[in-house]
Amino acid sequence: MNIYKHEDLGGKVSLDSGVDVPFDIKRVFYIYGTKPGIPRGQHSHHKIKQYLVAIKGSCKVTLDNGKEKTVHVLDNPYTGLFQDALIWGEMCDFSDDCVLLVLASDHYDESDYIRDYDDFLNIVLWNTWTEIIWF
Ligand code: T46
Repeated sequence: MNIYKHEDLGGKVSLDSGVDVPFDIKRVFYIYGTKPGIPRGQHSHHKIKQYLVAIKGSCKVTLDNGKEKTVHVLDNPYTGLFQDALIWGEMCDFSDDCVLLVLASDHYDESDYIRDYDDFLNIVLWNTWTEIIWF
């Protein structure tokens, strides 16, 4: 499941680490003031999981597992989108006022990033083959 609908507690939403968000939160960052037509993300992570909420405005997020892509519009503060490790993510179509909150399962570590799409596909393919061999 990627999309989580949280209860709006009369103008506020509460997210508990490991309960409402499916991992322990170690880092929080947010994206705002994005430039029109310039996408963000365009990478995957080896291990880090992320949880995205458009707490203001809206944006579009494409998640790609190497086999299929799903497109999600985030346009309210009570919907969260889970991006697992080894899922390629791209964020685009930010409204001028968009603030995209990102909760992450670990501290910032550039070595956890897969920024080349072909490398990403090779890793996914390799993992699929090793799973087939082991099971
Ligand atoms: C993602 C999208 C939604 C840090 O120093 N600490 C951090 O926690 C982050 C996220 C970035 N940085 C530095 C690393 C780069 O020098 O900020 C610079 C821009 O990072 P990046 O090119 O990864 O920015 P985005 O907006 O394309 O992607 C970020 C996250 O990296 C990514 O995981 O999903 O936001």
